[in-house]
Amino acid sequence: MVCGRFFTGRLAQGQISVVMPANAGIHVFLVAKAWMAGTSPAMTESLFTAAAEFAARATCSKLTSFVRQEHPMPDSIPPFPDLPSSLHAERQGALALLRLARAEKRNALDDTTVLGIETFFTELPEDVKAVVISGEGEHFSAGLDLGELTKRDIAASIAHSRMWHRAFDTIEFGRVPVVCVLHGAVVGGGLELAAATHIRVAERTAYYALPEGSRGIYVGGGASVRLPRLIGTSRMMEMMLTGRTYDAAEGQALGLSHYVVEPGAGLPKAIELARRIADNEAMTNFAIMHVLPRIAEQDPASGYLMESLMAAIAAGDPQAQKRLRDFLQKRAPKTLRQ
Ligand code: 1HE
Repeated sequence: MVCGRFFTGRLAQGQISVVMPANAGIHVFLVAKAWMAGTSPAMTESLFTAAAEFAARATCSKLTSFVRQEHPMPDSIPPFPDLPSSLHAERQGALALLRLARAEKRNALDDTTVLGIETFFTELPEDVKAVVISGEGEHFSAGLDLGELTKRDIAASIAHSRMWHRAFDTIEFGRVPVVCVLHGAVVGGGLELAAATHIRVAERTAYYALPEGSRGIYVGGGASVRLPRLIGTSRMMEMMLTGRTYDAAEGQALGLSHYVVEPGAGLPKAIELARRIADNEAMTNFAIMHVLPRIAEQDPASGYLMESLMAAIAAGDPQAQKRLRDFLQKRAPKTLRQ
């Protein structure tokens, strides 16, 4: 339907209520063209959803107030939802810093903590542009809280694993990029948590392991999907079968982390990176987080088309146009080797 300057619609997929400003007409046009060109409806709908989600989340304040009229918000919004004591969150400008705060149990991830992570990412304040995750104490995380595992039957175990998937999906496919700081043990579910984030900064003390094999269990927090993409199926098999640990330098060479820094330097480095990320256009960050991984999984022909559509949407954004003009008029920094 057309409502004033806004086009609104409701998609069945994910029950997302879509509100698009008039200038999002380009998105609709591109989607219609893709549809006519015989692109799969699923892909087209994904792109439509992507464009619409972005439009609904990140365009003008006029749109935001329109959305708020439809979905009134409480007058005073606390900076963060109520989190369990095993998590600590704080604001630093456009960043939110989330800390695993269960050092006495080596930041083992119990249900309360995993659900708290889901709540944190689901209810992230709108003005947060990037998140940094770190862990208190000597270790990032000892993985799944093994104490809770003994209490479940098969059906409950499946539901439990699916709960981890849901929670970590709110990180990987959430609203903003996430940088994590790794130190000490990054094992089992702790590595699964790290793998769901977008950038990993490891301190030299970090080491990686998947001890599930020796504990008689199997990964359940998404590692079977995410880790082979980072290090390959063969390496993951080796880690699980033999219990091998990799140190920080080896982990970086394998692709488990993007940076290795000295002990204590992880958080400042992660904050520096997160600030830089927060400075990007929201549209570009959205495309990198949500569209790029989907393209990487598509057949090449659909991927090229999806890339063209996304490139057109991004370049059409007024803020992108301004950034391009800034460079051409020598007001923006050059891309120099740092
Ligand atoms: C725990 C856990 C845990 C520590 N669940 N309670 N993960 C693992 O197999 C790793 C298990 N943890 C360890 O091997 C070691 O704790 C560490 C090498 C990480 C650290 O050693 P250390 O000497 O510093 O600590 P600690 O004395 O072993 O542990 C301190 C306390 O934390 C102790 O409890 P306390 O009451 O005796 O003081 C430990 O029992 C407790 N603790 N790790 C529960 N993991 C979605 S599927 C994912 C599957 C997995 O993640 S499997 C991998 C499980």
